[in-house]
Amino acid sequence: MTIERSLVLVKPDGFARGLTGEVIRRIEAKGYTLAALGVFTPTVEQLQAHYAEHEGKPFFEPLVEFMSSGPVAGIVIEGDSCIRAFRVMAGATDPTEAAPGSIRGDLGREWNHNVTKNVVHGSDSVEAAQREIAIWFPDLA
Ligand code: D4T
Repeated sequence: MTIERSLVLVKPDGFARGLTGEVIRRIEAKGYTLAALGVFTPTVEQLQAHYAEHEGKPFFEPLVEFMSSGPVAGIVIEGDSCIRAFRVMAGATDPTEAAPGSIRGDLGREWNHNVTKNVVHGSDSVEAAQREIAIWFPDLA
């Protein structure tokens, strides 16, 4: 068993559409626990740090702009292999391609060449989770 923590964000599109509860419902129904929960209006600096790996890519600036366009919910989830499991629960980056049953497949729709509004973010590795939790929940790191 590998007990992990992962940083989940309900992005501004999901938060504005009132989907935070549905995302949390799925996380808890799957058997993961919540280690931290908060509502943030992220700063550009916070988002540049969060998405540092994408700096220089064509979608970087529209992505930071979208992510700072409204409140987001930040959730630290905990449980056995929760990093990979939440990525599977979220589904493919492009909501059009995301499998039915996944969060993006069931609830997401918007994909364009500018920026993808795909409802949720989930850390993609142990290292990323540690780095991201320190950005959003410094008291937990
Ligand atoms: P996140 O990191 O938000 O969980 O999404 P993914 O892990 O599924 O996707 P990613 O890191 O490749 O992309 C981060 C973020 O950028 C948006 N994006 C991505 C975009 O607007 N246009 C693009 O072409 C790509 C690849 C969507 C998610």
